[in-house]
Amino acid sequence: MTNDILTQLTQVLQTGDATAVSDLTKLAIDQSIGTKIILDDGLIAGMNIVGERFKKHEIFLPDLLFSAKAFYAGLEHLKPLLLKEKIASPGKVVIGTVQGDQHDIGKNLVGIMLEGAGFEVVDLGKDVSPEQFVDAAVETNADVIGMSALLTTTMPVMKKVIDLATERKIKDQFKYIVGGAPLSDKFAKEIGADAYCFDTVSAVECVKGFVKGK
Ligand code: B1M
Repeated sequence: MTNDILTQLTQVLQTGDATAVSDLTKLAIDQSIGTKIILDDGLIAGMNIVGERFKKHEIFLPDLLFSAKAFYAGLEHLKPLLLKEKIASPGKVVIGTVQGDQHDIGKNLVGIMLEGAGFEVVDLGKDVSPEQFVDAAVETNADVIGMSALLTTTMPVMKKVIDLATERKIKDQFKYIVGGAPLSDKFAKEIGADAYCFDTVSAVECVKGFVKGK
């Protein structure tokens, strides 16, 4: 039964049917399938298939957009549950998708999971400039700056953020985490970030570690 619902969820997500994704997500919750399982094995799994099909030119940009909207229709139901599993862990994270990049699904998930872990999250949205990142971190007295990029062409903006903080002689006031499918540990080291986070779980672990160490 669990697998049936999750398989259907990945399928309707691929068709971009937001109503069906919303209904199936609610059904999965009603059936007591774990929140994280619905997220990972339903919504994210479906989105990964969409990505593969896009890569093979089996589907096109409008299809991606419909699937992304459908993803949010499901996520809407999961968000309060993710937040409910809150564990107190004080610290503030400024998060955003870097300039030139419109991909915000992964960043939003990381933000939700950080909030779920008890952190205060200042979400700057997408297409965020280096100045916006650094200014917001200063204004909010953040502990961590979290940057997301899904395009190889926007990855270099992450270095610009760290360079700007260095120029202003405030680099060490913050820790820097970076995430997104095209990134790697090597890239994070090269640009001077403190950590590359593969997924939401590693992002939460990293931030917890940094805040504890302060
Ligand atoms: Co685009 N897109 N897209 N896209 N898109 C990709 C990224 C791509 C890999 C597709 C492909 O070719 N297979 C490709 C990038 C190629 C590259 O540069 N290497 C691509 C392209 C080319 C483009 C356009 C250029 C297409 C065009 O116009 N010709 C264009 C660019 C627009 C722009 O940004 N300027 C474009 C547009 C779009 C849409 C707007 C249609 C839509 C985004 C909608 C939105 O986000 N609101 C979209 C989508 C949906 C995708 C795919 C299919 C899915 C991305 C996604 O949301 N995944 C994607 C293919 C793929 O990745 N399979 C693709 C689900 C999400 C949960 O995973 O974002 O990886 P992800 O996040 C993960 C981890 O990476 C990590 O945790 C998350 C949870 O596990 N993580 C972090 C992410 N950020 C983190 C931050 C952290 C820590 C961890 O700390 C701060």
